[in-house]
Amino acid sequence: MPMKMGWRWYGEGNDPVTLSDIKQIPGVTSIVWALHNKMPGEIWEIDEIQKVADQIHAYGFDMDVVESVNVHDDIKIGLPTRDKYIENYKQCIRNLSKFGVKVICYNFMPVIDWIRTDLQHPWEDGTSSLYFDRIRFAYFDLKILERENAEADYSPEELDKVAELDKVITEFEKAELVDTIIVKTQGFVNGNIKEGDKEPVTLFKRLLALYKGIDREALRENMRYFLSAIMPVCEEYGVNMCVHPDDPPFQVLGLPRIVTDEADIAWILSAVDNPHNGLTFCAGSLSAGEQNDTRELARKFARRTHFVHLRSTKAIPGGNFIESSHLEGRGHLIDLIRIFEKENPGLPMRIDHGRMMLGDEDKGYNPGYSFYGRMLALAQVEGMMTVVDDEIKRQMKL
Ligand code: CS2
Ligand code: MN
Repeated sequence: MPMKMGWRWYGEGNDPVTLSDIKQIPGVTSIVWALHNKMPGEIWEIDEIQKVADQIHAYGFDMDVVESVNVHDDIKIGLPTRDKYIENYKQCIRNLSKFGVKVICYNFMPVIDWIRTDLQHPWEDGTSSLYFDRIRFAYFDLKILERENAEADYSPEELDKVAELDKVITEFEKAELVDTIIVKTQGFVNGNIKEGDKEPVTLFKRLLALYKGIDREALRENMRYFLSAIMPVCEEYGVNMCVHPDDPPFQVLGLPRIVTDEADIAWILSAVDNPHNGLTFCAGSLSAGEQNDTRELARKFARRTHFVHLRSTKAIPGGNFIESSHLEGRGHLIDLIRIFEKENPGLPMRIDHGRMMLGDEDKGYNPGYSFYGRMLALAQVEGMMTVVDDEIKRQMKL
């Protein structure tokens, strides 16, 4: 059974790509959706879900996968108020299950969801991709946030490079770095900081300060508490939770990150050893960590994977990475499809990000969520899925 092809849609008014556009993409049967106006911790009410369900169903799509129901900071920090937010989360699960939702993707990253330093890094052919430059990120950390003791997180060579950059970087570039790291990438994912907010750096520092004293161990325990609390509801309503890996999968800004590699994932799955506690296998996020081999991880965790993001990255010396073509890079997508089809057939997938091409750049898409670029990637991946399906059929005949 081939993977089920989904497309992430941000909802009417939030996404220049319409459902009727998506309807024209061959093979897509599912809309990966969310109520993007909801803040973490709020209940998704039946009538609000119904409204989106009507839109999605009018085009004949299913809405089995939600990405994401975001987790309130009080849960991640472990404040006494967390129980109230966990109750709300349970109610979201119950309400969503009434509409056939089977999979809920979420993440457990404190403060910052995914991080890039350049949203339009050019390729030679005129297209562009999202990019992470370690020195620019260090610059943001050291010179813009001026985070206490940040120097300790970088090598002497890296600190020298930051000092060099400091001599030439323009005010415009600095503002762009803030906009890219704090506003553009976070606003539409988390709602923590939005376009137009004044003083995003101050707001961001306030969010960072909430996590003072929360180390990896504490964050893990808070995750265990959250998952243990919601599992009975997941069992009762047949809903699978699947955590998205940290992107990129390494420690940043002195924040604990606990979904970065094999050991982290193994810990989460065994800390709450329930089939409803699973993984979103984001090949793009995982491959951005040099410690990770996506094929090994897929072999290990296929059975506890509930949702797959097919995307790839290319590592560049010095700790930089670029979101590469889906045919190349450290994602090894065809191997992943082979592994998942064998170990856990029919999983829902989506492309995640694509490059910007053929005018995508002027349309105001959310970063990474281009139309043509994702279409191209989906066609490439669909080709891989067809080959793998054919291989499996041949093997069965032998
Ligand atoms: C997504 C993440 O665009 C992306 O990179 O894969 O933002 C993802 O939606 C969240 O981390 C899941 O909660
Ligand atoms: Mn992803």
